Amino acid sequence: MPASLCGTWEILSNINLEGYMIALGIGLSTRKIALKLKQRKVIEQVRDKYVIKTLSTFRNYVFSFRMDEEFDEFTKGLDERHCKSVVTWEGNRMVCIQKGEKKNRGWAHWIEDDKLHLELYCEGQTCKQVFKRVA
Ligand code: VLZ
Repeated sequence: MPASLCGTWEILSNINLEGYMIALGIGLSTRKIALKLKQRKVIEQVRDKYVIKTLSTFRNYVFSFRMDEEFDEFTKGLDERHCKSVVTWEGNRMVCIQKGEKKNRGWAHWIEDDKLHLELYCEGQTCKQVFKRVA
């Protein structure tokens, strides 16, 4: 299995979150707040179950899944959509495809130089985030 993504991570850089949020149809007032947030990512694994938490002072987004098993995702507090999602390993990348109303939607997490990387994409927009480990 690839280097463990598990732990607590704090955001260092955030490129094109605005474009990604616009692609998701997130409104201006939420976007303005979201752009200023210090996001934290907490990734946990118990046996075959993963939990990914995106935490901030404004809102939290938490969901859990098993690898290779499609699940119903509701993006509560984000764009509030229902997706059929599946997470798989592609080499050292944890890759999620989110099938639903928005085309070409998903994300990928991987470790590079001891940092947690995340690409979030939706309908031609890509947001790139890098996190440093804090625990
Ligand atoms: O990360 O989806 O770790 O699904 C919007 C921020 C985009 C709005 C962040 C502020 C989406 C609310 C992060 C903060 C909760 C995301 C995935 C991969 C987990």
